[in-house]
Amino acid sequence: MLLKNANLTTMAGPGAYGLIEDGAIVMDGDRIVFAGPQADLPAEFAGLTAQDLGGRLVTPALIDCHTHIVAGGNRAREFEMRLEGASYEEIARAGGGIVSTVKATRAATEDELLADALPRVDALIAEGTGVIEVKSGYGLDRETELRMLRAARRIAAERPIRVKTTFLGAHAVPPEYTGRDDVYIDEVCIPALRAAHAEGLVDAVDGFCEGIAFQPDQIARVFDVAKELGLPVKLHAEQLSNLGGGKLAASYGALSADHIEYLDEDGVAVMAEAGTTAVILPGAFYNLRETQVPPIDALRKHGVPMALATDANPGSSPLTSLLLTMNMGCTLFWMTPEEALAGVTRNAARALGLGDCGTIEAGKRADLAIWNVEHPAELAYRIGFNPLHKRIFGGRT
Ligand code: DI6
Ligand code: FE
Repeated sequence: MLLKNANLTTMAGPGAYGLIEDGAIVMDGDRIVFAGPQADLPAEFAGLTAQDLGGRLVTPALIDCHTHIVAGGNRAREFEMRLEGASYEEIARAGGGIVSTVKATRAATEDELLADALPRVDALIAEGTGVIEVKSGYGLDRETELRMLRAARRIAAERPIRVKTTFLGAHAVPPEYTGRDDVYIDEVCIPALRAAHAEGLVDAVDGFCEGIAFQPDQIARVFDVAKELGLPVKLHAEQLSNLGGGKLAASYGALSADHIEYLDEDGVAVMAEAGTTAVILPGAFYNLRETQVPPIDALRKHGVPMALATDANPGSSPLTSLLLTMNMGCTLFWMTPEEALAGVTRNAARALGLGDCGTIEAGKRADLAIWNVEHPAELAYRIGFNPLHKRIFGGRT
């Protein structure tokens, strides 16, 4: 298939956005075999029937590299409580917060978890998303953690989208282990990780390193097992305080350290050295009315790649729009529209360890988003408007 008369936002190569005006793309099966100026189209492709895009903008399909989109119930009541003055941490310590989603998730069947998640996935697909990451972490017992991961994997059978699954057993201490968090890590979290891996359900391992969750030494025990199993790691780090999570993640060669509002420049430098991507999550910052902005300037200075994601979850970030996430990255964190787009394409692929997507280049997957916009900055600029014309997934419309 040949796409012509397109403005290619390749997010690869030189110049802003890797922009190629009057471009063409040739796809063979699920791969891009040519992407470049129409004038350079190799003669062998000239005879293909072409789809004229009328000058529309084409970007790589978007990638949401951090979601908790499989979860039971919702926390609208907690939203009300926070509006009445309770803080996120107070609610968590009073047995609400993550633990209330754990109750709802344990009570849900695999089919129910899947059915609940699909409309949220559809919202992401409608904005041109081609890959989502989905975390466990609302089961906090072996059976429910595995059930969440099975439901997450089934999304890819129900919808044209790729799913990467992340084991997040070290997300919170379940009520039955209150005050025995080390026992939880050793007796539940690590055995559940081994079981999930044995069933082929795990692409990466994550943890929540925070006062209301786990300490660095506890996360390290989980990461040691990940390493033994050959699984890459990522970490919820420095969201509400600085416990040195960024450094810990980097010391394990983590794919990403996520949130990082409280990360200091030392931590940034260590991440840069390790090649760890920073995943910026403005939805949680916005929804929790946080005031500590992530160290964007330091990340730029040290050349740490920045990804952007929804953090879609029922508590801190009930957000299922990557376009709005891009806008928030710019408006709340002063990211540029180009950084925002790189954050949901090229750098999001990096944060997932994916080498086959996130840019428009020969050899990459033919996962594309075609937009009714003239310039890529429009994608981050509008608020609550979806200019998607068409999504191409694996070479198919
Ligand atoms: N940080 C987050 O933003 C989510 N998990 C985490 O570790 C929030 C989870 C929730 O509030 O349900
Ligand atoms: Fe999260």
